[in-house]
Amino acid sequence: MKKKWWHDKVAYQIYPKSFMDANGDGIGDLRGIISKLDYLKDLGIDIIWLSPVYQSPFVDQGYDISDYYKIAEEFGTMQEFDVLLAETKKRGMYVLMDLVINHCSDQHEWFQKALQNPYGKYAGYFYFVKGRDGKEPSNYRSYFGGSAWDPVPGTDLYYLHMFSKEQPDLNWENPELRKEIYQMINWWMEKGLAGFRIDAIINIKKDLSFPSYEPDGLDGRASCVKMVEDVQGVGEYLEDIKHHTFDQYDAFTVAEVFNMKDDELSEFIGEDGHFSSMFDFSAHILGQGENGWYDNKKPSFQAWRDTIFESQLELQRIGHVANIIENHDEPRGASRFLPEHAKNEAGKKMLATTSILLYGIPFIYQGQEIGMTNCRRKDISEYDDISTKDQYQEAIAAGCSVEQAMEYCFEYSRDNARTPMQWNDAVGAGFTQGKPWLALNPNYTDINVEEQEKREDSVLSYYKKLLALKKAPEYKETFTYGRFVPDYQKEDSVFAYHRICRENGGQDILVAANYGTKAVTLKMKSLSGKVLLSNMGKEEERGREIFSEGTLTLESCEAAVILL
Ligand code: TEU
Ligand code: CA
Repeated sequence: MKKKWWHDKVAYQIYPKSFMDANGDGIGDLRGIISKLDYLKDLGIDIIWLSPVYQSPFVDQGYDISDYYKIAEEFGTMQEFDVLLAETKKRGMYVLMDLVINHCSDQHEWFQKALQNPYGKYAGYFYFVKGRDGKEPSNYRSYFGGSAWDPVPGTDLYYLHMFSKEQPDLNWENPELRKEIYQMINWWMEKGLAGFRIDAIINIKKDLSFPSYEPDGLDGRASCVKMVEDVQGVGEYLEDIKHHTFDQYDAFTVAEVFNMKDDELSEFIGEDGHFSSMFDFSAHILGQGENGWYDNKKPSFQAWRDTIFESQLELQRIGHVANIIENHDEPRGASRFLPEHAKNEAGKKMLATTSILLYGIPFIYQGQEIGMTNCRRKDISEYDDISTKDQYQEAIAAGCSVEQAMEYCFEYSRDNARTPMQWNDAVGAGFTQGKPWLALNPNYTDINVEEQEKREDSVLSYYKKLLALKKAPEYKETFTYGRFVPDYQKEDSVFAYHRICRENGGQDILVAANYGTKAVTLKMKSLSGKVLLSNMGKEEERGREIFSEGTLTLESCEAAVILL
């Protein structure tokens, strides 16, 4: 594998609206982010991914862009953005922006002009399609519920939106549109970005005949994803984008890809693939219901572990994957992946250990490093997220009680990860002097940065040690390029793997954790090893306790990183 500048880096996702509010209006902003750069540097972060900060009506929290060249007023000014870039550079850090180009906002000038002249130039930037028999062109359900088609007023046309009706899909068949997007990407790259996280990109290829599919829900519609899964040829667009933009800057691109075809992996992230990297969502789609959250199945520990292992084994042969526990679309990992008995600091450290040392580039989501958790609400009106509201309705329509539907929101809502960052235990959690745009998780009095910074055994202190270990000169090569080799898979509660690096003198590092309720004893290939990191006390001391005549004993919720 050709070595790239970003292979050994650690990335951090900022959800700007909820990270840090500098002016007291309750909304996180750029100045807030700038004020926390030292915090991120100290944590061990190299690359920052900003969820969208462009001008937007925020129907989908900024994933509906109304001007690609402007910073949202709520977040600040372009000048402040330039300061942010300069300040990250000063600290040897990199910035990725979010590239949302499958759709824009219905408030974007292009769409407004298209509505004014539904047969003119700008209508060609979108999918304006004639209805069939006075109805929508096809029976697609959008990702956020309801039809994926809405009428173009005063015509017999409909426009396509795979997400909300305020997010019209852009027409990638149109070379003029593509040119506009490439110019925009290059304009941002010229400013000094390191690259982009690329949103929902698989959706840009459409089957222009827009076939209807067998209905798959109570509403008589079929998920629009059926068409995405069927249609061929997205790769041509992806190559075209890369050629006209990223390639010219040695950019780092990490794509959000769902529903890729099985054999396309190497085209996507192999050597000279469309992207530098893409997120591994295998553990996140596991157990996903056909019909929505009410239909999800909770995977067992073994299924979860084995899914990650399978994915690692496949991906490491092909490219450098991006690993996450959570993001702004997913519930908090500590609430989701830890068994009940492990929902504590030891458990959170264990989850961090087994996840961050996997093959690939770790993306930490804001608050993960202090072990933030899902947030219970009393009523659906307390949620802001468009997808949560839809999923709640879906559950009710399927016959669930209000209590049940609320329980699904507690488990799966995107707002679980979007509550404001918990900086301290003051009113406003140190996030804002005003009223937060989305209510805080009340546990900020217990779980917050300030408290954890004071404590050597906190989750935050552990993350710092973990990231420092990943980058330590003696082990860096192994954690970056070392082969992933699963171990002890027959043990029901153990999550263990080696990272073995031929280029680093055959260095063999075992990452082992016990997710079970009882201690386990594992046979080792060597007599003992050197504990590089432990979530249960001082490494040297712990090393003397856990090895005995070629065995390794791990307590419940114990994780250890061992040089063999
Ligand atoms: O998500 C794309 C995506 O596929 C979503 O449907 C995702 O599965 C969903 O959020 C789960 O509830 C991206 C962004 O990450 C998301 O925040 C945006 O809402 C979406 O694109 C539209 O831009
Ligand atoms: Ca603000």
